[in-house]
Amino acid sequence: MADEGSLKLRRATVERKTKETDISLSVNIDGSGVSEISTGIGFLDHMLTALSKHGRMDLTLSCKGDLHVDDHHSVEDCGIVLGQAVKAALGDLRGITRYGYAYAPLDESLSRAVVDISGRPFADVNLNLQRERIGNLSCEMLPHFLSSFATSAAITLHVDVLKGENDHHRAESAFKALALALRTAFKREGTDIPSTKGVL
Ligand SMILES: [Mn+2]
Repeated sequence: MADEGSLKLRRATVERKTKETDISLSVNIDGSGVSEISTGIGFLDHMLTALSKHGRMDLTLSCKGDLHVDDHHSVEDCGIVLGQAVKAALGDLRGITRYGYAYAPLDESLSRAVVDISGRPFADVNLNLQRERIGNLSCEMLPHFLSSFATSAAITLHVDVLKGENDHHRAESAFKALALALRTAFKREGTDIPSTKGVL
């Protein structure tokens, strides 16, 4: 077993500027869940704060995006940059647990997230949201965020809201399940690459 305390903290910072968004993001996968998040979209901040807190990942994120157009570019690009930073922080994946799954309820809502830190970008996301928007976030952008994150992090991700009556609850339970699944999958258990191929 590797001694977690002697290992290098898995951290990365990504800056990304386009004509649509200007994003600065730092992540520490071996953090304690401290975050400072400002995307200009309140409900996205709320979801990312939950991801950080329950995933025990420190996350600093600032996004200045073209919200005068709509929320699309800001949400998508935050997902892309989070994925890039997580991938960079994870490095060569030596010692990683690799697989993780979790259920998380929020009152009547129940979600399941299953992840494989595989190097294989894939996302299947079913949130079953009913409303057009939550606050100033378009509900259609939540699955887009998660698939953008999975693609740029090069992970396999399945997220399903299994039950629920309230869209805020549905979405929040999904992000909490994802946080718990990632926390398990990111945990370092040894020093080898967990693949029969010897590479991820
Ligand atoms: Mn898009």
